[in-house]
Amino acid sequence: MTKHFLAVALAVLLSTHVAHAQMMVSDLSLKHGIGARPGVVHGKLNNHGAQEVSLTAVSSPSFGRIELHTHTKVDGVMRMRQVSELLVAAGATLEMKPGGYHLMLFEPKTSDKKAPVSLLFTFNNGQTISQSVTPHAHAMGHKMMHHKGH
Ligand SMILES: [Cu+2]
Repeated sequence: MTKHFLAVALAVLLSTHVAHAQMMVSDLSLKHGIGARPGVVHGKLNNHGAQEVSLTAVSSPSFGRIELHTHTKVDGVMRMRQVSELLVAAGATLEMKPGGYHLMLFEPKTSDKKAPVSLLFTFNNGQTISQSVTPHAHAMGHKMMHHKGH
């Protein structure tokens, strides 16, 4: 075997490995709404690949419907707007944070607001990621959001 062959074989192995776990989800935080009002999820979508990838859907057994949202300024007022996908550029991280992108959780199916919530993320490269999040208490979640800012 030549050194060249080994280098090519290694490159193929590495690219295959990257393709399998191109997207990662990290730093998820979930806050329930008061009563039947919608909850919200913030966190990070990491794209470790060489192609852009979109988050196209999120579902959960704990909620009837989950929407992808962003904030836009309309006449000087910040308004939430539903989007069909969250695009993550190659090698980039998209941050879902207060005042920006977030997930909106509608139709809560449980009254236990301390129970871990399982979220299933679906990406347009065929990858899915399932992750469990423990909800913040209302007051604490609010406090943490401010302390987390850079
Ligand atoms: Cu929203």
